Amino acid sequence: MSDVQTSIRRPCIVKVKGIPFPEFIVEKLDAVSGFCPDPSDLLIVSFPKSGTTWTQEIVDLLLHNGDAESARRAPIVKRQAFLESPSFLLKQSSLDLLKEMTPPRVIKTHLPLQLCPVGFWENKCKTIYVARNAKDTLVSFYHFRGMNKMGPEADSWENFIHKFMSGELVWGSWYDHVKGYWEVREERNILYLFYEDMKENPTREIKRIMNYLNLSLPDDIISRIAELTTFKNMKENPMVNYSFIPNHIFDQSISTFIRKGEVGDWKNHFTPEQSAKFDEDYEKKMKHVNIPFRTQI
Ligand code: PPS
Repeated sequence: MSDVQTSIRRPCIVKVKGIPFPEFIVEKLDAVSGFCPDPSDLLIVSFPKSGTTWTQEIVDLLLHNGDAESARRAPIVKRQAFLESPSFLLKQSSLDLLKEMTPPRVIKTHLPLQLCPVGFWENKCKTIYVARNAKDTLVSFYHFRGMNKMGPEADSWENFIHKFMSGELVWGSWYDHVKGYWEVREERNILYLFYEDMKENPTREIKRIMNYLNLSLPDDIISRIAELTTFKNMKENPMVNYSFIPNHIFDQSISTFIRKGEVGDWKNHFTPEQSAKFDEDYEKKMKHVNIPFRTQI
């Protein structure tokens, strides 16, 4: 085990158009930018730690009539291609996986708008964007950073807040990410979801996704999907809880991938001073947009 552990090297961080990425993602970005989706493909986009996996599982179940066995056919990374996926998640490139899949395919990305392949817009692909309030996203990312041995070295909490605010974390600025997709959501027919809405009323949000996908499923199936995708059930489901990634890469003894799943966990992390400083900076960065984020429900 120790041999395996020592063979893992933390990646260098390289900027692409000003956005920091691990080097193993940068290597893929050229090929990814030229990816041409089928018009029937569905894109799921988010800033990391915003509820992507939850949304992915809901979508997969909607597309399979709420059938739990179908959704358990493979780990989520095999069912839905992560566009800029590192090779430790998939044993093949995402573009090769996509070639093996028959459209309509579901594709996940964390790329900010300016790096998302234009083919998705040219082909008018349906796109679901899932956003989560900044403070809870930051907290979730902080814990993920601690357990992800293939990411940059863990930071102190104070440094991590600073890096989040200045857009120095991998995949860049949360503020630019959420604003970028928000501003084009109408012209590009993007369904813009909020994690907090999903927590507040999962059934309502599952129905919104169903309608957006032009599906029509009876209420009992929607209820079943809501039940299958509760925090508790997803935490125990090996096809979505990332236990399929070895512990020397995602060390879930430090923090589980499906960790706490709450709105307002930031209150357990930010001091009053940190919170006030964060809010002041937030007001400046977000003042020209009115995205209805909620930090508690
Ligand atoms: S990733 O790595 O960017 O794809 O992570 P992502 O899936 O976007 O976000 C992980 C956080 O989503 C929480 N999660 C859920 N919350 C509520 N209900 C369900 N079913 C659910 N599934 C995943 C997960 O616990 C992470 O948030 P935190 O706050 O860390 O718990």
